Formats: sequence, structure tokens, C-alpha cells
Amino acid sequence: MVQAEKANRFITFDGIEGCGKTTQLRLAEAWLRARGLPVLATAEPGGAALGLKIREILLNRNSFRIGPEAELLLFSAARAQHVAETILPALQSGSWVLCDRFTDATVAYQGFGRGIDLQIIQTINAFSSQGLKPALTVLFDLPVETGLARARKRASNGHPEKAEDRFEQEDIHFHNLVRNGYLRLAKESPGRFRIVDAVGPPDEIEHEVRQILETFIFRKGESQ
Ligand code: Z5A
Repeated sequence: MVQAEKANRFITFDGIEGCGKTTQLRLAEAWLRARGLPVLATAEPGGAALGLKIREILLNRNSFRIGPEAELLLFSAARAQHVAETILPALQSGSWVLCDRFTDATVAYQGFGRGIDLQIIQTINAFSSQGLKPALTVLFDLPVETGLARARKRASNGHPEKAEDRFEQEDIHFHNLVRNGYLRLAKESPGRFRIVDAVGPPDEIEHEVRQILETFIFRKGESQ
């Protein structure tokens, strides 16, 4: 297992569809690099060759039927490889790791969204992540209608790889269950979560994210 001090460098960005976390993760990566920190930016599902293959299966709306249990195990298999092959080696080498979604997404989508028993998910999450937990999670929160509208606008703006996927086809009720699930997780772990209001313009949100990272990374004196 990675040393505790190095695991403190594991930061996740999460939230509902279209919340802007991917945009903000890229901005944060560039900002931290410019400040001289070694950074790995990665994403789930994906982040390793196996994960990318599983991602194709999971997100393709034309694919065969995938039930909730199989969906949970596919996300978890992708994570197991991602953690072993990509995240832990980067932490061991002293990098800061910024990860777009992690175990909280499984609790929010497969647990609160699909209704799978949360205890089972916690057990599988602990196994697939080798017990690795984010030291900091930035949760981008906004109404589901706003997030889905952004995702659809992007799909219609020439990003076929982002065309409406299996999750975007779910109804508003499903996405509200997921959003409320994230908010409940944040309430249960206030020391780890920072909630960012994701409704405003990207530059305002970027400013807030920088303040969060500034406090977490630099004021703790852990930048070396
Ligand atoms: N999933 C799961 O069920 N269980 C799991 O364990 C894991 C994942 C790990 C991953 O799909 C799906 O897998 C996800 C949950 C599920 N599905 N859903 N829903 P993905 O990786 O393809 O998609 P995503 O994770 O949902 O993220 P995304 O599509 O990349 O979107 P985003 O990160 O939330 O936002 P974005 O890409 O930064 O921005 C979206 C658009 O909005 C884009 O055109 C931006 O230019 C625009 N944008 C960004 N910020 C703003 C602001 N502030 N104002 C206006 N417009 C903005």
C-alpha cells in the first residue's frame, strides 16, 4: 500500500453529468503544473487500457443490455486496474493525482441511482481501490436540468464521442437521486468534501477551485 503521506496527494473531482468537473480538472492540472508540482490527471472509467475497453462497453447506448449488478462490477473492474496500473504508481513516485470520478461515483450512481445495497458497494469499492481513499474531493453541484442541458449542447456541437450515453438517457428522477446521493456523501464526510456551486461561469468556478487547492496543498506545506 502507498504510504499515508503520499496518499494525501490523491484528489478527486466529481458530480453529476455536465457539472463541469472535466473542464475544471484540466484547468487545475495546468495551474498546478505551472506552480511546479508533478501532476497526473486521469479519469474513470478509463485511465488504463482495460478501463478504456470497459468504458466503451459501459457508455455505448447501442450496446447490449447491462443490468445494475453487472454495471457495478464493470466499473469496479475498470477501477481495480486503474488503481493498480496508474494511480498507485503515480502516488508512489510522489505525483499529485487528480482523478475525474472515483468510488463516490459508484455510490452515487449504482447505489443511490440504481438502488444497489450501499454496504455491498462499500465492500466492492474498498476491494477495487485497494483501500485507497481520496484525501480531498471537490464536488461540483448544480441542478440536474442545467447539467443535462450542457451535456446535450456539447453533443450537438460536434462531439460524437460524447453523444448522449446510457446515463444521459436516464430520466430526471434518476439524476436527482444521484445528485442527492452526492450531497449526502458530502454531508457524511465534511472533512474530505468541498462543495462548489457549479452554476456560474467557468472562470468564477476556476477561481474557487484554485482557492480550495491553494488551502489544501500549499498551506499544508505538502508541496514538496
Ligand atoms: N459512472 C458510474 O455510473 N459509476 C462509476 O463508478 C463511474 C462512473 C466512475 C461517465 O461518463 C459516466 O459513468 C457518468 C457516470 C458513470 N455518467 N453520467 N452521467 P463520462 O466520463 O463520459 O461523462 P461524465 O463523467 O459525466 O463527465 P463529462 O460528460 O465529461 O462532463 P463533466 O465533466 O461533468 O463536464 P465538462 O465536460 O467539463 O462540461 C460539460 C459541457 O459543459 C462542456 O461542453 C463544457 O464546455 C460545458 N461547461 C463546463 N463548465 C461550464 C460552465 N461553468 N458553464 C457553462 N458550460 C460549462
